[in-house]
Amino acid sequence: MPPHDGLLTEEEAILRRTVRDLADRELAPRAAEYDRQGRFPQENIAAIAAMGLFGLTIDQEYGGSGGTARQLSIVTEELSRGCAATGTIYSAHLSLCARYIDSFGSRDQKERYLGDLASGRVMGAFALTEPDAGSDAAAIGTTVTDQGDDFVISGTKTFITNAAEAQTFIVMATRDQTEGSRAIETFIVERDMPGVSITPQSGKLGIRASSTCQVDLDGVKLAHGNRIGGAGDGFGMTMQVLDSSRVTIAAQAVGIAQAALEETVSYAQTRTTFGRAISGHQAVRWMIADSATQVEAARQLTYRAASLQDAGEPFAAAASMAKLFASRAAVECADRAVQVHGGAGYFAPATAERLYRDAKITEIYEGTSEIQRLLIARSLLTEK
Ligand code: COS
Repeated sequence: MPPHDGLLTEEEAILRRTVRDLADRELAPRAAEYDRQGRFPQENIAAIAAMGLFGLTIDQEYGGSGGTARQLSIVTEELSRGCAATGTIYSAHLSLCARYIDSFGSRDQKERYLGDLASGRVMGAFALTEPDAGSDAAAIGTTVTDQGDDFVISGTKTFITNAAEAQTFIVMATRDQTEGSRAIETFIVERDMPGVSITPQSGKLGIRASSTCQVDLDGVKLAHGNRIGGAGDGFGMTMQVLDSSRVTIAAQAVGIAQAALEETVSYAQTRTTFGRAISGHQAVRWMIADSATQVEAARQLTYRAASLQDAGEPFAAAASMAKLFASRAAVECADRAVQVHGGAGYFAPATAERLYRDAKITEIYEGTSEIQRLLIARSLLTEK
């Protein structure tokens, strides 16, 4: 039993074991091939849907399981340990798209969208980033105009996870770009609405089995019932969803770091140099010790942020700390895994090679490490 099980309740430990078994049995064996082909891992998605995990945190009234942030962290970590790209798909679907509707949608929106998202029949995506607005989220230029009966949305979104497969998109737009965050509104856009076009973006470093696309919105007409919240509510809601989703990305990073640690330990005990297993060399032992310590610290920060969230306490700074630390841990643990493998870790389909490429995105998406530092510092300063 891994030592971190001591942090979990019995119910959480059972959940961890169940998802770990799924990842070991189904996700990990297929990860290299899905990565090589850059193909959406349909079999993984079907297996996750069959277990009911796509609805994990969605309200039970709308077809979900009403689970906690801690449970979401556990599931995301275990899925990502088996296949990081599957972890990405899962978290964008549940922790960005479905959570937005679950947290802020009207009863009608929840009834219309959450059942299909919870079952996994429909994939979800979250479209905030634009070619000229990433870290500065208030600078988005996608416009919305109120034309009486309809809202009309035009603009371009980029790097949108799941967009090739998703049916339900959360889209942020501005009524007036000069007004910054106050003018931002959020909408539910469906893939088959006239004016929506999706262009896959290829050449990604890692998480290649997840899709990443440009989404063009050309005069997309939406009924008033497709706006989430009121005029000008969009930015605050989006920031809150990102706060909680950063805990999920921290969990993904812990999963990648854990997988890298396991690869390091296993290879170090089989590879020999100078007449002994390399795990006998002090240099390698230090690497194993550093990775193990980082994994545990990252996991505890992640659980702490999730526990605060579950307790209804302020958790945004804790989420940023968890993401900042865990994403660095993932990058450094994957780097050590490659280093311990030597040349054998530099070529596909070595798991260490894939983890090295997959880890990097956790320092970038849902707020770069620089943005996380800015938010952590802001939480301590009186002048924001
Ligand atoms: N929860 C609730 N409300 C929040 C909030 C939060 N976490 N953060 C900001 N707000 C509110 C503020 O209270 C403020 O409201 P008022 O206008 O009523 O005072 C408003 O939103 C604007 O906040 P702020 O002035 O902090 O906005 P900034 O433009 O300075 O925001 C950051 C800067 C860095 C916080 C924001 O742009 C950000 O998070 N960037 C990263 C975006 C990101 O993660 N992109 C990845 C896309 S998804 S892959």
